[in-house]
Amino acid sequence: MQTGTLSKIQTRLAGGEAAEAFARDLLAGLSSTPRSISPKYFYDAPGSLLFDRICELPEYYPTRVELGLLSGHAREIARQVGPRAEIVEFGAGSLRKVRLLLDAMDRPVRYLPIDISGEHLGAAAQVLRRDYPGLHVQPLVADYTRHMLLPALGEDAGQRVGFFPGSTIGNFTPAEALHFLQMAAQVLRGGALLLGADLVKDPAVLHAAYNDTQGVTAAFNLNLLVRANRELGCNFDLAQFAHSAFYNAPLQRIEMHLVSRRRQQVRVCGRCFEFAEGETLHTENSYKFTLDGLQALARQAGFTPGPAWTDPQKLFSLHWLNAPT
Ligand code: AVI
Repeated sequence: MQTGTLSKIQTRLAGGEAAEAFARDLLAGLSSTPRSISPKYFYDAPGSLLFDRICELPEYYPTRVELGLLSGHAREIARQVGPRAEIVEFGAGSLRKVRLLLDAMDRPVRYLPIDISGEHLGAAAQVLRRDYPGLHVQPLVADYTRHMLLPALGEDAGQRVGFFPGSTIGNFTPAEALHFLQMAAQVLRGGALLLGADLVKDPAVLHAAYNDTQGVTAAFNLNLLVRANRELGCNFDLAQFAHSAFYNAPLQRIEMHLVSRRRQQVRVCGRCFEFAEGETLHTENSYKFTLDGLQALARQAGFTPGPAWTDPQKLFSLHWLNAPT
């Protein structure tokens, strides 16, 4: 199909560049072998709510354990951060996490959350401004995986500290993770990065975390098709796709797929795609790290690793990474 036709369809159905990019990526992903799509498309409003529910699930340990690490080591972390520091958060993530950091810090001066969604950012900024009157909250609408232009560090400020919790780094390909860390090392020059990374562990624990008994992760995965139907006018039959998540041990990653339950055809932006029974659309990788592996990756990007904190069961890790000067 001509790009012009495609763009007209998108404008009519959902409007805006975002829908156009989704259509383009979905068409490309369905045309490739094996079929795949970026996990970034999980996070429309209903998808973000489903992710919030995942974080509360008994089987999904990362959020709980990372919050425990942040509060349990708050003093040590605050010592690393130092006085009058500025926090740059990549993604307007969970306010709960940055609050733990801000609460422990000595007179934080500025908080710069960077996110592609202005709506999400605005709401988060409002709440923080109310609760931290001395803090300058300056949200930036940008895609932090592509470019980052930050305002200069204030003259009276301490160091600039990046914050990238949640093991979101695990959703990047290894090349993207390195690229992100290289960019972060540049924008955080003279400062540091506090990074959350999920750890390699018993595959049964990982399997349970991505195959919860309430089916919330399945709904989160299938929401991608709901979104495609709503925004792009596709006709995915939700009953004919199944959630699949498994640990790929050689590649140290959980893979999420949507599996076609039978042979079927789907219409996407005026094109017809055939799925064989059992054929999958690969929707997400969630890489797991060893402490040494993560530190080696950080070194490759120019950071000098400092302390790393883990829980007694070694489920999750928090890393202090010093940026180059
Ligand atoms: C956001 N990200 C780190 C989550 C993860 O664990 O990879 C997304 C997720 N996918 C399924 N459950 C949670």
